[in-house]
Amino acid sequence: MKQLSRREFCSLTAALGATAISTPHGLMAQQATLQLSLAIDPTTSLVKVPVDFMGLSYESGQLAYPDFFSAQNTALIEIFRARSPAGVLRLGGNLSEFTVWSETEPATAPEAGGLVGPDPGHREPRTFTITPLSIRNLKGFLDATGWRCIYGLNLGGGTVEQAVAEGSYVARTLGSRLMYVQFGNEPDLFKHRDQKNKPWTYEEFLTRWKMFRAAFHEKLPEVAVAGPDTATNQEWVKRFTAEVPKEIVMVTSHYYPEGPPTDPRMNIDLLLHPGARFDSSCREALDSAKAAGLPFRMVEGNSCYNAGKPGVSDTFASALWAGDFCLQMAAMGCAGVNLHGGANGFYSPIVGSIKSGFVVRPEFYGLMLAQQFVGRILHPTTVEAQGANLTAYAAGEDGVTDLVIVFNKDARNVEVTLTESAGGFKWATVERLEAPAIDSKLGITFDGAQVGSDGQVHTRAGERLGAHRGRLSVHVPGYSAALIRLG
Ligand code: BDP
Repeated sequence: MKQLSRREFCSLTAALGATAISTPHGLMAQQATLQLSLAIDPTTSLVKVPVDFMGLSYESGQLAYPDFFSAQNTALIEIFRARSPAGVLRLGGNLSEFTVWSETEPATAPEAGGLVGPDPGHREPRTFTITPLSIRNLKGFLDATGWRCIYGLNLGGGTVEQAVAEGSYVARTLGSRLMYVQFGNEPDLFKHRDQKNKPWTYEEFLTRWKMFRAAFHEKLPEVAVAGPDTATNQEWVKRFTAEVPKEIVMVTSHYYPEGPPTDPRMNIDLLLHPGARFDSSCREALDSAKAAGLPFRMVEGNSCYNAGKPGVSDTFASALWAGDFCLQMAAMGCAGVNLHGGANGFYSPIVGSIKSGFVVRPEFYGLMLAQQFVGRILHPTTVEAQGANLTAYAAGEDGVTDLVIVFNKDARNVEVTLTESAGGFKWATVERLEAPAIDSKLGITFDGAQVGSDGQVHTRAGERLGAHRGRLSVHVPGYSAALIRLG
């Protein structure tokens, strides 16, 4: 399989009398339409998107309330199933460093419907007790959703004996629903609890990690382990991957394109223009994994760290960002993506509780679009974007493209002419992801329909378009996405 890098050309051919108008959120909208072209090469396979590519990430602390991830939480199960029939639930986060394993159930049951996360990163000490009931219920939840689990154990604050006892119960109970365990969450941000916030060195982390790993080798040799689950330090990923490649089944790290939310530069415009943070986090981590011959999964991330930014993380911009980000990672050969969330976090794709019910946020719509490409072979695309902020992905089989998505992250309307190096197109249907504005929190639609409380969207059949001499022209309004099914 040939690995191609995506190329985006930026030469202006036709900007038709665009008039700028100010929008309430300060971004510029343009009224005219840019004529762009998108060439697809169906004869080359970039990558096959793994069936378990899509995932979500929750704080391990949520397990302290065993009714949340349980077979009884049918409302959440429905949404997870709609999200993906074979997804991956990653449990970890800052709060995994405050979990305690207890073989005995508490005398008084934890509050019904308790919610945890996402953690805003204030490092306030807490205790979340995880018991066998939490794990048995988690198994019921995973069986009901068809998902598997990445399980985070407490490296910084726990003991190796506790990790082995917990890991043993988790492995026995979850069986094949357990993908792998991880030791520690973001160790590159760990501070020594007793030494005035002194950061851990890489050597301190590796020594402790190896101690946990050795105990698992001895007591639980069948349990797969991944890591290092770091926040941002690519040097740690590189060194860890090079030093313990045989001890792990997958390389993992995190990615937040924005943060902290208090910084005014963290806005919608930045979210829609992935820059240096994307390269230093995602590309470098993938390169380190490839160098060691290991797969890479982005096991935790979202739009803005410290639990998200209102007006950015909970808007339509997060839908365009999330859909584009997942497909960009897939095209680069990433094994999967887990977006962090839970409770009522600003960036959480699914919010709510057992008591109030669950609803999806704008970001869910973007993930839903990316899901369409799961299990499919991606073909290289070349966009002549004329400087517009536009991305496109194509999938198909046997030299034929049958699915294309265009993310127009630009304020300007575009008309994209699709061409294929072999054959050509006869017709297409187009389903659009739209919102009243890029900063809308409500009113997001896919093919005119909204996602229901069961996570499903009941669309019409899309708009039908005819091709002209094997080419198709598709209008994609500013700040929208178009899913194009080709015939
Ligand atoms: C990550 C943590 C997670 C937090 C998230 C955030 O692993 O627990 O909730 O950042 O700050 O660093 O939003």
